[in-house]
Formats: sequence, C-alpha cells, structure tokens
Amino acid sequence: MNHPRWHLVVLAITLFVLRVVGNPVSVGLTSPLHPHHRDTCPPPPPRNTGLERVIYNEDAFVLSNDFVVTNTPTTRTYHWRLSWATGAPDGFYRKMMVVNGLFPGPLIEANQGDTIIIHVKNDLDQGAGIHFHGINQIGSLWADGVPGVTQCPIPSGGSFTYEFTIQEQSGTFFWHSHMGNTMADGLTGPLIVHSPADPYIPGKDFDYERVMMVSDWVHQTSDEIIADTFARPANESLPDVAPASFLINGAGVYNCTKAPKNAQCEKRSPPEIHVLPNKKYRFRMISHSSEAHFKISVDNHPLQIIQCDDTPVVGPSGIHRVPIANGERYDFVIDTSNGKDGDAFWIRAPFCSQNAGPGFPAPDGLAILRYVKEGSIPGHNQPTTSDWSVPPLTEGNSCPDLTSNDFVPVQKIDAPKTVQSSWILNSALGSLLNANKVPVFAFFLNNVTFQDYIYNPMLLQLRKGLTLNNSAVAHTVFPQSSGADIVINNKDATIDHPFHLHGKPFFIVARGSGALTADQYAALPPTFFNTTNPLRRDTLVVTRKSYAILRILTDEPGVFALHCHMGWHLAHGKLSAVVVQPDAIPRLALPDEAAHLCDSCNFPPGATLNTTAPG
Ligand SMILES: [Cu+2]
Repeated sequence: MNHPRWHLVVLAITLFVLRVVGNPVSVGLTSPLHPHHRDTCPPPPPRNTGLERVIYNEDAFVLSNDFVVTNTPTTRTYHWRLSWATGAPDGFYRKMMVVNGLFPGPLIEANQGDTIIIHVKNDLDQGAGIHFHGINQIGSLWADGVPGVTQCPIPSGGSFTYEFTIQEQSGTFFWHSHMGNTMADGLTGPLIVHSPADPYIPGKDFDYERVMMVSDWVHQTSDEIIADTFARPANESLPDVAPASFLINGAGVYNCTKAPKNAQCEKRSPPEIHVLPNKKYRFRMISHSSEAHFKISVDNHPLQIIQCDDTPVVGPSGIHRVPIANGERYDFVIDTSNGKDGDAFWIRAPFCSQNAGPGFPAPDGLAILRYVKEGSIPGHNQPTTSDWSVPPLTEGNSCPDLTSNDFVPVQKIDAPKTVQSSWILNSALGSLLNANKVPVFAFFLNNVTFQDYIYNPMLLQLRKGLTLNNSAVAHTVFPQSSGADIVINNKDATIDHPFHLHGKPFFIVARGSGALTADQYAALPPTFFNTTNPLRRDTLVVTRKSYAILRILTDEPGVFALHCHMGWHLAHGKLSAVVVQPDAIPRLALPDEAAHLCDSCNFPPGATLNTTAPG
C-alpha cells in the first residue's frame, strides 16, 4: 500500500519526535500499583466462542412512522452480545465483530429524556468499550465508553451495563466501539433521538425517515491493520489505510477478481434504498468511516440539509453534494417527485482525498435510490442517470465541511462573548520508533502521541485527585465554569482531520488558514469571533494548514476526549483530553460495576496499570 502523498508529507513535517512505542513511561501515580493477585481471582466468566454468520440488519435504517415522539420519558433496555462472526458486507468474507450477530448493529431509537440501559455481554477474545457518539452523558460520564479515558475495558467473557439519560438533546447520533479501531470490524449502529420540540415535523416537513450509514470498509481486522501500519517504516508510507469498498447501510460492492486466491468472495449488486414516489424523505446520514471522507450526492435530487450532528439548521437549498467526514452526521430531506415507479438513480460517494485499494469499484462508491410504488415489485435495472454537472463542493482533493456560515441553527443560542480560558492544540504528523526501533509515522497533539493506559483510565485518576501525565496525553485543565476556547491548528500539509469532542457540542466561532500562536490568539479583538448563533456541532473537519476555534461552556465537570475520528489516526496517537473543573470530578457518579472493571482480576493475564493499547 504505497502512498503517493508521503513524500509531500515528509516535506511538511515540522516535528520529528522519537519515542518508543509499547514501552510506556511512568503514569505519575502517587499510590502504589495494585498487586496483581491472579491466583486469588475468581475464574473468568465463560465465553461463548462460537463463530457465527453475520445477519444483515435492515431494521437498523428504516425508522418506523409508528414510533411515538413524546415528552413523556421512558426507559429503554437492550441486551447486547459482542462476538466475532463471519460476514461479507461487500461480498468478501472476513472476520467481523458484531452485536447480536447484526451488521449494522442494532438501532437505538429514543426520545429526549429517555433513559437507555444496555446490558453488554462481551464474548470477544479481547476487552471492549462502547461509546455513544454525541451523547452528552450529563451525570453519567462513566458511561462514555472510552477505555483509558472513562472506563477500563469490559473484560473478555465479562458483562457491563451502560445506563444514561438523554438530557437536553435530540438528533442523529451513533454508537461505536472505542477500543482501538474495532469500530472498523463492525461494532457500530445508529442512535436516533427524537423530540416533540424538533423544528422539523413528520407529516409536514417529511413523510418518512431513513438512516443512511456511510463508511469505508477493509478486509483485514483492525488489529492486523494497526500492527501492519506500526510495522511500516516512515520512509515508505503514511499510517493511512486504503479502503477496499464503500458501504451504505452496511452493504457495498467489491471486485472479487482482485481478492487473494484463497479468499471467499461473492459478486454483489450495488446496495439499494427504496422509496415511494411523491414523498419527502428525511435521511439521517452518519459516517462511521475509519479513513475516507466522502462527498455524497443523489442524481437528480437536490438535498435540503436540516441538521448538522444534533443541531437543527436552516441551510441553503438545492445542495448537490454533502461532504461528510468520519463521525459527522447530516440530516437532509429529498423529494421523490423526480420520477415514477421503477425509476432508479445513482447515489454517489466519491472519496475526497484518500486512495482506494485494489478491487474498489472506481471511481465512486455507488448505491441506488429506487422508486418503488406500494405493492409493486422492485426492478433490477441499473440507473442510467448522470452525475450533477456542477463542480464538487471541494477544493482540490480536500473535503472541507460546508462552510459553518452556510447553516443557521434554528434554535438561536449565542456563544459566550468572552472566555476565561483557552488552549492551543497543535496537530501534526510526526514519527516515533516502533518496537523494532524502526521510525514509523504517528500523530501528535502538542508534541504528544497518546499513550492509552486502558487499565488506568483518566476519569479514575482524576477522581483520586491525581493529575494527568503530560507525556502520555496532551490535555488542558479548565478549572471553572466559564466560556473557554480551544484553538485547533492542523499543521499537516496534506491531511484533513475530523476532530470530535466528547461531552458537549461546541460553537464554531472562527476558522482560518494557517495556524494561531497563543500570542496571535490573545491579540484577536472580540469582534473577530462569530458569537451570534454560530453553528454548534460535536465533530468538525479541520482542513490541512488551517485552524478552527471551538468555544465551549465548561459547566459540566469531567474529562472529555478530543480526538481525530479517523480510526487509524486515533490508533496512532491522535487523542487529547479536556479536563473540566477537576475539583468536582471526585464527586462524579461512579457505579460499583464501573469501578470493578478496573479491579486487577478483570485485567487479562499479564496486563497492569502500565499496559498501553492503540487509541
Ligand atoms: Cu486524523
């Protein structure tokens, strides 16, 4: 997997830090390490190791009109079993990680105010953690699902229950594994939160709702890929991973003639979305991609964007292409009055800048939007429609978000006019030594590549009154409840990074080219910042050689991951942490079951508080 961009990037490296992977530095504990009494531990719980077949999960993306949207909260309880299984989303059979045998994973659909209880049984042969992307976790930070940040992994064979109440928010979310990049093995699914206060009303603004999950797809397990990229010398390629195919709602097409000889591979037709003619459909689009960013379009169908992540917006009409990066969500409405029963249209998903691997059906990821009248049998004809002739909404081979100024949040909330704290986060590719002492690329934030001490999570350290180790994780501390700015400088010359902040959406108050030093930032006049109802979201692409200023309210104590949502970048160190009101963190709720995950008896053999893992 040679990468033609690498030599450009080498030129652009302003930082070259040598560090030894897998040989962690001290985590700065003031208390002695727990002795590891495996002899006295109870036997580990039994694990069902049967390898199953993956079941294609249509229920994940058809939202029923029978779902009752209400202000009356309820409790929704789910039972999930994580396991390995064999599946072929694009026709190529591989080992996958799935929930209840399903891919995409089970839909969580709820109302604002509901309490979600998920009983997880981990039948994988490794630890696990499930994150609910975009959910604030107010009062339940222990349920944020990030091993090394808010919890210890759910041990192989073990069980754990996530419980949280969805407060103050509704919109389009998703859940995914946050352990290494095992999301790329299949552990993901939609999480949709309704509210009677949603300004976009079923029956008026749209007739039906569909989930549209989009992603790249690979044929190796994430563990194999991470091991491979950590073994790849920095003078050969970036730790980027060329996708084998594009998936829409968990289905795609791979060219089996490019598959290795011993592989099992079936030719698939492009995935289809069936719609009734003369209706309006609200699509809730979610990118669970690990590498590729896309530009999504539907031939002959302009897109009316009505929501960015969990913020309902008024957007420009007649958008032809929506750029969507990893972890972002866009809701858009399309009108199916552009044809008649039997008509078919291409849904196109070209990559923005990443290279596709061999077997990828170039040039686009494709799917079919097919008009099917009630009671009629869907045809099999391939669309003959043409792509929009307008230029793509991109600059060069980059895929910036639609400008924040393109979208006006429907619910007007101004950002704080002034801030008491700020943090400059410099983001740049660098290099370190792998276990074989070979220089390999890694990602750095403020000169630190994240060392994930998965058995000594930051939340538990902070609860003990400890401070985080500067050499293990780039972080800042916002001591009081106030307004605060995070200035993200993406110093990479050829890579755009989608940054995701856990905990709360941020206000995008400024963006620009180049980078801002602390002095330059401090000299900015108040009028520089757009504080009048700016776009709020939880994931934002900071394009190459540019900066973005995220303004937040630090009114909820906790430790919040701020990281690149390209899973392979995350696995190579691109995670930082925002610590808010550390004095209040010891008082945050921590159920016994969550604390017990960090009992040494729950660690795998040989693991200690000093064990690290990718991302
Ligand atoms: Cu990245």
